[in-house]
Amino acid sequence: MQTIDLRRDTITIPTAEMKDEAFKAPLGDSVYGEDPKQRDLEKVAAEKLGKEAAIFVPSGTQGNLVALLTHTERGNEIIVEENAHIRTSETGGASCVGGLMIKTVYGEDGAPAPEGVEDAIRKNDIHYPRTALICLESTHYRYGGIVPPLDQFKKIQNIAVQHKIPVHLDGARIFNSSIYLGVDVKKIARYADSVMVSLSKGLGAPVGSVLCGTSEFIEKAKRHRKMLGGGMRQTGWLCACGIIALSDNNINNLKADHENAKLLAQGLSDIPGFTLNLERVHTNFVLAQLHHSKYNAFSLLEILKIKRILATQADEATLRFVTSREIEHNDIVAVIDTIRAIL
Ligand code: TLP
Repeated sequence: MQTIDLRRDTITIPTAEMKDEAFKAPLGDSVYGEDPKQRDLEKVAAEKLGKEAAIFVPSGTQGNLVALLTHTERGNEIIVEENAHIRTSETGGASCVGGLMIKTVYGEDGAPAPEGVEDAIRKNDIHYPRTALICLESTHYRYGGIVPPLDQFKKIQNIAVQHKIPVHLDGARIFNSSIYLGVDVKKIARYADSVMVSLSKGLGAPVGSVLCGTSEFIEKAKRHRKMLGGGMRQTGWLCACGIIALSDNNINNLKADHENAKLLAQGLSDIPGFTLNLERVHTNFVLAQLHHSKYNAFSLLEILKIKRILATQADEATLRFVTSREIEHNDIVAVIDTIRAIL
């Protein structure tokens, strides 16, 4: 039996078409702005997201950090949802590199609660740091790929405009959100001034993300990307894959990942010991709480590993499964059957 890897959607391997296009790609030095495919990818990304311009960056973490540096100055404060990836999983880059304070606001549905955001904005007082940015995330990683409702984003944007504070969206999986909501991705991106999108997760490119915003913002961002070591050279190989990642066909394939996640969630919820909130399985993540007399999340994961099924732990009692194009319907059935047999 082959390993069934449900740890992350970053395990996706480039398609044959991507590999083919990568080898055919014309190359140039992208630090001089001379890589044709990087220029093409940046144009495609900006158009898709409904923004004026975009830049290609090596990772989502760098894309978010470039955005923070571009929107803010050292000593400013940024507002993020309490469990936002920018705060929990980016090695403290906002504080360490950006010199930023982080103000957290809780939000039930993945978006920081608008009233909390309003309260968190600093008054103009010499004792306080200046609130320089509000960050959003869609899909929300820590809450299991849920998609915050757009009316929350709208309310937050209204507050931001009123206070003249820009909004950055960590849209690592924004195309999963657009499929869940059944709206064009532009209709999500419009609530933010800048958006980071990952090409290397469910979309299958081997490396890279894009950061999108106004032309002026992106010009400024280029300097920060260079400072962080993101000035790459013959990027055409990677960007050729990125262009295919952003094609409509490729994006539509994410639907199968969502269906597999639903199937898995349904199957697990029928096994005694598991508690799942099926209504919160929006995209390609499944969070399953285990309360069993013999196994906890950790020991079950260890046994699954021996049986060549890989997943991760979201917290002490919760297993996290992430579907991707590497996973097929039959794999999901096999996972459910195996777990049922163990428990
Ligand atoms: N998330 C990682 C985890 O940190 C391990 C993953 O494997 O999915 N924003 C969001 C919402 C993310 O989920 C991630 C990756 C990033 C940003 C950072 O992207 P990368 O991994 O490209 O730096």
